[in-house]
Amino acid sequence: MKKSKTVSRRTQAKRKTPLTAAEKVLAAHLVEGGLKPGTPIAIRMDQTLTQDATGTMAWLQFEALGIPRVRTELSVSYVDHNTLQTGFENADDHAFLQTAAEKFGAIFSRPGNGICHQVHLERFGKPGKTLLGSDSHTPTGGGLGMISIGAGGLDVAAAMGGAPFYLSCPEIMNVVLSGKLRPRVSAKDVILEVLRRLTVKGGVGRILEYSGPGVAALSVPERATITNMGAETGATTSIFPSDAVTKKFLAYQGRVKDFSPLQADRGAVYTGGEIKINLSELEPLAAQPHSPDAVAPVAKLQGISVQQVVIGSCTNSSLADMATVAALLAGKTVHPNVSLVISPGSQQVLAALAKNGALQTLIAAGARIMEPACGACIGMGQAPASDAVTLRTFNRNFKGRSGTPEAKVYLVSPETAAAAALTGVITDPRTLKATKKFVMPTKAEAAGSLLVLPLPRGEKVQIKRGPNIAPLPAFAALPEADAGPVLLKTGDNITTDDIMPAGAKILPLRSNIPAISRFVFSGLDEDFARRAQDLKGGYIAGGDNYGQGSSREHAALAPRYLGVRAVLVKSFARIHLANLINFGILPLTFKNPEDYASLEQGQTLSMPDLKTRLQSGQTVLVKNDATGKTWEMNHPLSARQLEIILAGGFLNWLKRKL
Ligand code: MIC
Ligand code: SF4
Repeated sequence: MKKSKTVSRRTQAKRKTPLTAAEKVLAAHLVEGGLKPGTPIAIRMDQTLTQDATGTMAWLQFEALGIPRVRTELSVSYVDHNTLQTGFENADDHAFLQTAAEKFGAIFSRPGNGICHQVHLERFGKPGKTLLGSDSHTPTGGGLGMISIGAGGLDVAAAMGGAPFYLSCPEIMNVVLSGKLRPRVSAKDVILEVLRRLTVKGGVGRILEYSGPGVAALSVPERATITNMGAETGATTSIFPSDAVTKKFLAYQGRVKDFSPLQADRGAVYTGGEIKINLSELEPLAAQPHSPDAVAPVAKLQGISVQQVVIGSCTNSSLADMATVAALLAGKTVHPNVSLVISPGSQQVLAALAKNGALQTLIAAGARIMEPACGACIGMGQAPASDAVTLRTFNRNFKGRSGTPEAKVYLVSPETAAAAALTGVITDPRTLKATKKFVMPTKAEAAGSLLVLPLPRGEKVQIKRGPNIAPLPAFAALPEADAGPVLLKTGDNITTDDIMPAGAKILPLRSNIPAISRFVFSGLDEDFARRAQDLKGGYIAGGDNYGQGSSREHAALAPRYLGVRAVLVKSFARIHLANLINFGILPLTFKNPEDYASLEQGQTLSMPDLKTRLQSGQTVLVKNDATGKTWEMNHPLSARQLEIILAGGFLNWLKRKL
């Protein structure tokens, strides 16, 4: 009798296991596996977003799946990256994307409507829902209490077709906020503090969940700044609870019906540890060149001469960000040595700025106003002068990403950016006084003129394919044994910008793999593409956190096109690892750092019995023909991922399955 009582109490306790906010959303969408960190799970995706630079591939891949309409609750196709139309290429892509959206049932956000993450937050994000986006800053939606994850285009194409998203179940880290931000200290400083503590790889395998009394004092756009740049820690995503502040934001957007509350249960267990941040103690911070985690107090950098200031990007382009800058600039003039560039996040933000007079103030102060788009953040114009110091409110300052390899990019808050724009040197914004207050609207501007709804039926829509849209390349299955040269050996923290650079020259080639592949690793080694093709492919060796940064699958697809068949590293960043697998590049990790140290570019490696060993659950044997040394390597593949690698990539695997 006593025993059965204990059992039933235990079962009851099990049933009522207190969950964190992230776990609640994951649990409600789980279709495979259990919420055990490190184990493979699959979750249903309610919404998807694609942007143009990754979207042409994603939609070509969706088309290749042969599914007539998207099977999500909502899919939106944005154009925000490739809006600098220096040739026919970008406009061709826009026409392709618009007709594909019409045909397959997605909403199309036209160029000029804004940055995908900002627009999605304003118009479509919903607490408690899941969102998969072909852009690494999709976690912006976490500011609204969503589980929103960045992924390669192929994974997003599969989700649009109704397939679940596969990932390794993350640990949940509790980021406890207390206190209240002081004047001129802002949300950007919160995430810079998180980056200072966690570094660019401290979030790998984790969801950063924000909690504590400090949360209530942060608006949804402020929360979104924090979850957006959480991507730079390598985290799977970041999430805030959904509360009265969320409801107010949705009401402002005219979407209060989309509100639902989301809070962690009392007693929830955070498997990924805890960090505590007292907002009242924070000061203005900056990420120094060339990494988002090279964080220092602005007070210590004061006096460094600045040539350019750029305010915008998906991290800091909300109405409040822009109005704060206008309030600091009102009645003043930009320093004569500084070029101040401002890009509002969306048409809605721009319209509100025009209405309340902040736009006029910015123009009068000497700001150069750009259209709402990614722009300078992805090197689409506004490349700084040689050796220039540029302060940007962005999320990434990898070397060369601005378009000028020697430029020094500091990542800062809008307040710190405005201060430098006025003084011409890095300046602590706490020394500035706002000279004007703008009346903020109580209701968002309607701003729907650049959204196009899909046709109710798509069969008759003809997809427009200009000459920039090349067909998808096909790849062979994994051979029984493999051999080839080490084409390149890199160090730690190699970014996808290093592997597949972007910018005004290369980004327009995203729909044409043969053309874009000529630029693989071009920033690090101009000869790479030619060498890879001459040698008929081979391998890449790298250090820790290989492939950090963007979700661009071109950083896997283009190397594969050049014949790269395996990447041998100390550790991988999450999205890039998934992309390598999707395109059939074997990801291997060193068991022993000495094996990495012993490798040199140009040496030939062989992998005997590769397929048989993988199939029978063994490690991979690698032999260095130059030294005669043989060693074992691990792989991080789940059973499903192993099948994909054996098939030569996801599309091959799926075709076989079907
Ligand atoms: C970026 O910020 O690096 C990008 C450009 O938005 C990328 C996507 C891409 O390369 O198209 C990202 O963050 O995923
Ligand atoms: Fe666009 Fe920059 Fe945001 Fe990437 S990080 S989505 S390029 S604004």
